[in-house]
Amino acid sequence: MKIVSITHREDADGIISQALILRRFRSDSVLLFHADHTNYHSVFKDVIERAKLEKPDLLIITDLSLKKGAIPYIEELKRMGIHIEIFDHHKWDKEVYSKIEKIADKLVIRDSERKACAEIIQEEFLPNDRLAKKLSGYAHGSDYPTNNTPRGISLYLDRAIANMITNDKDDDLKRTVYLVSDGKIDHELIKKHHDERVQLEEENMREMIKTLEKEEVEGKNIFFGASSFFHGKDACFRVLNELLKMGETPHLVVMFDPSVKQVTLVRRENDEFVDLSKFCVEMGKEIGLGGGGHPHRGGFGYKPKDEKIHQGVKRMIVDKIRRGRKPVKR
Ligand SMILES: [Mn+2]
Repeated sequence: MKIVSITHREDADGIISQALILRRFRSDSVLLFHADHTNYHSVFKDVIERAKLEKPDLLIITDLSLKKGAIPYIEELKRMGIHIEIFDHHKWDKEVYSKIEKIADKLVIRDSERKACAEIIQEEFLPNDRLAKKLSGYAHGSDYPTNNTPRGISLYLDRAIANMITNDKDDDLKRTVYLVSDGKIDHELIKKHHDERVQLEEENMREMIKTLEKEEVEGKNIFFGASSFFHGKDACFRVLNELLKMGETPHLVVMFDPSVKQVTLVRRENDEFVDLSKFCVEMGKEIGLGGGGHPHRGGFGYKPKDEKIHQGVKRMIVDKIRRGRKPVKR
């Protein structure tokens, strides 16, 4: 059997999800693709070209909440006679969900269980595999880190993966999927990328903290900042932890990434301040590039016209939170 695997490339969860697919279909041929919202058009185009040549039987998509723009690609792949299965733990846009549901052969979106996608893949494909269970646990640590606690192997993998992505080392990323599928997490290739990343992190961390601006909305402290070095989620968690260390009480951290034109928001999990999955879907609609996520963290893209875009988006966020929190007058 020939299988195409497309997974979210940004962190340990996407990579471990794909490693588990590889582990499950070890004796088959599996083609590996890595996508995120910045490159999914070109990834799907590549997948379609490869599918024309290789005629795969099965396409499995993991950890990737599909955007409206992906629907035509899924339709085309389905017309090629490929069996399509999609597994995710992000919250999906309702419209996109109902369209994809009609095209795909299997669509499993478990967005309310606090499970990493790799944990869903492990349950579905490798229920009795002890290594798979262990690996999916690392993915959980990456997607649901606890504030102020070391994330151990999850963080180690996230760092190595981040270094591969920023340096466009897709071949190393593919090799990493193979290594992880065998549990060879301490392999020197992964370690080398991890160590390179750690060196760069310290100086970029200092730069990022300098960009922070605080705004109080309805008694809640929102911190805005920017970084192109740290991935959105990572940037937010780092800022959150740093602020806590500095004695601040951050309720929400909003980070801009000018290089990929993305805003990521994280709030403290024990604070019901705002449902960010809903908030980001709405912001994505207002701004036009789509958004989504989880109740405690989410993100959306933006189209920059000029440098003022940050201030504009910042105002929109503040206004929206203010409106959302105000009691409705009758
Ligand atoms: Mn994930």
